Amino acid sequence: YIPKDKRHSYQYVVKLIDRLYRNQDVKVLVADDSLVSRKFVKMLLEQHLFKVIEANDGEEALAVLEAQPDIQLLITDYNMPKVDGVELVLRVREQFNREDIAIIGLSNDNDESLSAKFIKNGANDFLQKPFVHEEFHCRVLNTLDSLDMMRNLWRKANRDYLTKAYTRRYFFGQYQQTDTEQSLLSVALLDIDFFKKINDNYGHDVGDQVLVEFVQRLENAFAANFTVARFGGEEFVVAFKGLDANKASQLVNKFRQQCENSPMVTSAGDLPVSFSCGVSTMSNETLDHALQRADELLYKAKHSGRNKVIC
Ligand code: GH3
Ligand code: MG
Ligand code: MG
Ligand code: MG
Repeated sequence: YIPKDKRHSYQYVVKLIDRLYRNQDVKVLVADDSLVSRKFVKMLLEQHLFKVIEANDGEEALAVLEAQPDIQLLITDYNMPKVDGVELVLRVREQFNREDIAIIGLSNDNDESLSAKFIKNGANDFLQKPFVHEEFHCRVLNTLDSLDMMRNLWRKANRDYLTKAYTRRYFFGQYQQTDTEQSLLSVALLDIDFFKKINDNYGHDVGDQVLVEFVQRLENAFAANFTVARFGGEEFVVAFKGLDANKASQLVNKFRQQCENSPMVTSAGDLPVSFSCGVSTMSNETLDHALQRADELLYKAKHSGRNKVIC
């Protein structure tokens, strides 16, 4: 017999079990100057298999987050020496968005406006100490659910489903506001040659494989220093921040030669795949204009034999 107040809804139990598997990979940072309170929260979290990291105060918490940006949840006390909980939330939100980290504030202070202060400054939730264990677990669960949802949304908007490259939307978000007085930006538009023939001859699936491998190659070549995005269909863009069109097109040309020398491995066998490219540097104009010029150069490359980079 389970007493009434100990019964959970079926959905809650299913959700809890599903989370327990995933919690093992979730790092939670607990910031609290009281050793007893910190160890207690740690114990509650470890019951649910979370990986717990501790910080003595706000300043230490900031240093830990700097060193371990993969922490998904911060649980912070209010009254702490040096940097208090509310200031900590403010400082964390200057660096980390809501899809990066979730925050829950805690306090045994009697200040009734504290929960509002935490939430206004960017916390996802607040819990008054002392709290019932059950409530603590429910709130942690809800907070992590909304973090997951936010991350999914972010990924859907900014990562292409097929190739996992950044989307056009992400690209514009990052570079539309570029101030060309402050920094140099060149854009390269790449378009696979005769891609329609690959689809027609070997099927859409093989076409998809070529797109995926093409992105992998582009990312191996450029992603460490530059942004690679899928612009649409079989067209890609690379943002070469800090390089002029000449330097950028030299890099793309080296990549073009590498592609020329290694056919793509697909389920239909090895296929030679080439691309054409136009490169332009943005100067006192909108990103759209720079892309338009890159597109005109790409058109020129297509009509002068393909498998070319023009700047
Ligand atoms: P060009 O050398 O002039 O660029 O010729 P092309 O055949 O590459 O260009 P075209 O624009 O005629 O054809 C592009 C094709 O890409 C048409 C479209 O069906 C195909 N395509 C677009 N997106 C995808 C996709 O996600 N997967 C696959 N398999 N094909 C796609
Ligand atoms: Mg305290
Ligand atoms: Mg094409
Ligand atoms: Mg095209």
